[in-house]
Amino acid sequence: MENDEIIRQGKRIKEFHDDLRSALRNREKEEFRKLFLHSQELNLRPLDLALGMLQPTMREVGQLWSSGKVEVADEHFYSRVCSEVLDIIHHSISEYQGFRQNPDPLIVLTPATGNLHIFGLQIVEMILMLEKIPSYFIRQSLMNDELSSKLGELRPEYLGVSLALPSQIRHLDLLVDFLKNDSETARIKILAGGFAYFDSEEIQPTNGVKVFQSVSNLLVFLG
Ligand code: B12
Repeated sequence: MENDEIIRQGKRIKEFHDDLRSALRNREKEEFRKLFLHSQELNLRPLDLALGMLQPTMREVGQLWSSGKVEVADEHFYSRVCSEVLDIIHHSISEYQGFRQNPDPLIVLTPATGNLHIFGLQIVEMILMLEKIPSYFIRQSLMNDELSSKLGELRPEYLGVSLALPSQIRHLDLLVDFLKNDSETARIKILAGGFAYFDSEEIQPTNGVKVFQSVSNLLVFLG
């Protein structure tokens, strides 16, 4: 790219981000959706769009929500739009499609019971896909028996669970016990990650669960 074009592209990206934030803050929901659904026209690499635009937007949504500036219904709307954008990105990298929702996955991804934060796992799914690692993503946490029967069907080597709050670690412990007591799922190795583990060094993972602070560590582990 020529120097001038790089500068123009930088300006376009900044303008886009400013417009997006202003639509979010002013609760112009349809404007927000329209802007974001056209964000592919910025010609950003899929991962840059996901980590550079979607991630900070989600962060802002979370902050507005916890300070009571947006309501639950609004939060759902913004989260849904972010997921839609991620879906569009996913479909745009069509040569990798087969690695997603793979019927014979190496790893199944799921949020821990009660964890509503699924965006991080969507990013994990995308990175695995770009690395051609077959995965299957269960977007909504299931009851332990339902999850166990789905795992019996998919027979993955690993289950990757995402936890956002330290209190969700208790649910993970219960899940681990449940899966260990079922002959169909006892051999599945359980991996965990997410915000719950970020600044909680005192939390010692139990039951042989392997915890990851980043997706790159997961990639190294999966080889
Ligand atoms: C958006 C958001 C929400 C949205 C989630 C919408 C959605 N569809 O995901 C909503 C509004 C629903 C929400 C709700 C709540 N949230 Co919130 N939320 C956030 C926020 C701002 C961004 C989360 C996000 O999407 N991050 C971007 C993604 C890409 O990052 P990530 O999730 O960490 O995932 C990455 C890694 O962790 C890793 N990873 C994740 N999972 C896994 C799994 C494996 C196996 C591996 C290997 C890696 C891995 O890979 C990802 C890509 O890099 C964070 C703040 C933050 N700094 O992240 C707070 C945050 C996570 N939320 C928090 C809290 C407290 C809550 C609420 C309790 C608020 C409330 N008072 O009710 C509720 C709980 C809801 C519930 N039951 O789960 C806290 C958690 C603090 C803690 N750990 O103790 C945070 C950190 C905010 C804060 N600083 O206080 N939240």
